[in-house]
Amino acid sequence: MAQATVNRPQEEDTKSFRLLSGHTIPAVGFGTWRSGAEATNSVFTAIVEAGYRHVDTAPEYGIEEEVGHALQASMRAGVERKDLFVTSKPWCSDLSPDRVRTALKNSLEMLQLDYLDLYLIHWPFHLKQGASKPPKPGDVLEFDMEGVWREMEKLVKDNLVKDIGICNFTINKLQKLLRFAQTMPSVCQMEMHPGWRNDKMLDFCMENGIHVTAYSPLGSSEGGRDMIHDQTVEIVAKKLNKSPGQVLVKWGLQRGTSVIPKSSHPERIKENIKVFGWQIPEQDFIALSTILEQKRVLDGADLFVSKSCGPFKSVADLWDDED
Ligand code: NDP
Ligand code: 1BO
Repeated sequence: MAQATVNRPQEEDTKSFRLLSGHTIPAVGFGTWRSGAEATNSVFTAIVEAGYRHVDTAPEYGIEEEVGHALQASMRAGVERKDLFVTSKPWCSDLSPDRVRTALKNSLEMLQLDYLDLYLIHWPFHLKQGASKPPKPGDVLEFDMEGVWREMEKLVKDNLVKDIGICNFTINKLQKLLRFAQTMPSVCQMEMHPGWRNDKMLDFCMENGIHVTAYSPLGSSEGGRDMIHDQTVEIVAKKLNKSPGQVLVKWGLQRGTSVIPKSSHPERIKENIKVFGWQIPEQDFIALSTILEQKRVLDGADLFVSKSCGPFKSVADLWDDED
């Protein structure tokens, strides 16, 4: 059961957050999952027309090449590489020490870049190449978290990535990683919106100086939770004369997280980043932070759970019974 604490609202209207490494991450980034054929246009619009500087992608999204075309076009249009922040994530089939560097090199090639700003463990589970959904017996392999992290640390030392981090971890898994990490994870990317606040994980990261990025801030798509039409969100949006999307992004920022909304519509892409120069007042922030129904959209069941053969027999197993 998620706790109903209200994370402190941020007072200042920050456009970026400082990471443990000293680098900064833009407060609002652009998500690219399920961007499909629109990916190149959407990323270009996001960067050049709307002013996003962070692009979040992954080989699992099948569009790194398209994102690469958009990054190149944006640079031709005058945006400098040093002003962009590009994140990618090795997929679970590459989560073994001998595959991490090759996975990164593949992403760099697809993205036409010579370094990434951030490289995140996508999910803390190791899958066999070509694993089925849901996994068949033998598809879920042992995850050598320490071996993989050591390789990620080497990527930082070799200036191939500026920062490394994690996604979809539990407190338990993060505690384990912190016991051996020589380079701290700078960022923890987790599902977070008013329908899944994940307060405990946010608190734990903040206590350890680890910046949190909120993914699926609008409740995601295709079987997600439509937070855009949530009653509380709609009421606050109407009161503030903002769109529900803007309220959801701003709520994440005021919790101290960066936020990475995805859209394939130019007008929404532009709308979702117009979240500066205004605040959600405290009483509305509290209303958004106390929505009773708390449930993950992305629980990982289809990717990693096999009721019959395990090793993860339930969603609770994946999340170490922390929900
Ligand atoms: P979001 O919460 O960003 O929601 C995207 C959905 O909202 C789409 O259907 C989009 O439709 C719609 N939408 C966008 N803006 C508006 C708006 N202003 N009004 C109404 N509807 C809107 O979902 P995602 O799951 O894509 O999460 C964002 C990003 O986070 C991903 O794209 C990915 O980069 C990252 N992510 C990372 C994960 C991880 O495991 N590390 C897991 C999941 C996401 P349309 O496109 O038609 O506008
Ligand atoms: C299966 C990938 C989830 C989005 O990052």
